[in-house]
Amino acid sequence: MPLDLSLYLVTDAALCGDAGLEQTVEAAVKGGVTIVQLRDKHASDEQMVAQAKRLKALLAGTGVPLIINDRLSVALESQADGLHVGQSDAAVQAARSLLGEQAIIGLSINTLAQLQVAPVKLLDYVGIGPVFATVSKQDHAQPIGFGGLASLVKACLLPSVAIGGLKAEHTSAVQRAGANGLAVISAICGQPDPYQAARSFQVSRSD
Ligand code: TZP
Ligand code: MG
Repeated sequence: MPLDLSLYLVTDAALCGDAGLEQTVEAAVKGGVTIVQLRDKHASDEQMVAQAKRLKALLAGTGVPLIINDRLSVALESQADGLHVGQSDAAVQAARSLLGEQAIIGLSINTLAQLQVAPVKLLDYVGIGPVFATVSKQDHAQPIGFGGLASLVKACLLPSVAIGGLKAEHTSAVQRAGANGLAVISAICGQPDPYQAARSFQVSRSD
């Protein structure tokens, strides 16, 4: 199945609160999310593997892939569809050789210098941002705005997804900047109606 980055949900279990992570993901996928990343800075590897397996079961048959943030061992053990790494995370090379050719591997990019040294041949996509400052990631890099996004996308040979402070009203600006999609946490996690929150992006889906 071709990689569809149109609406990329990055999960935050704490932010989902009482609504629950799985319920949020299920509703968001019904609302149009095309790819899901399990991101949890606090869970143990064991807890994350268990969570990944539950999400995998929930996503089965939807065509929506499950990506694991940072933790290669979790991606391997849960047989997730891929791994997303930051600049300081597990090496892309190790991820590719252990996860195999079919795995979806993404890398976070904030600057042109990072893009220029990115191992393009080993990657499926890059996450570019943060576009705006956000409280959803404590240690985020300098925001790049839509101008920065557009120049990085232009210099990029891979499919790209924009991230950082993005809301439904930014969809057309992100598309104009040339990115393939938007990645969001708080625009969906913790929203009163995650289904409607996802729908409000009105991205064109490939199905
Ligand atoms: N990486 C860069 S910004 C960010 C991540 C994981 C958080 C995005 O969250 P939100 O709530 O969509 O701004
Ligand atoms: Mg990371």
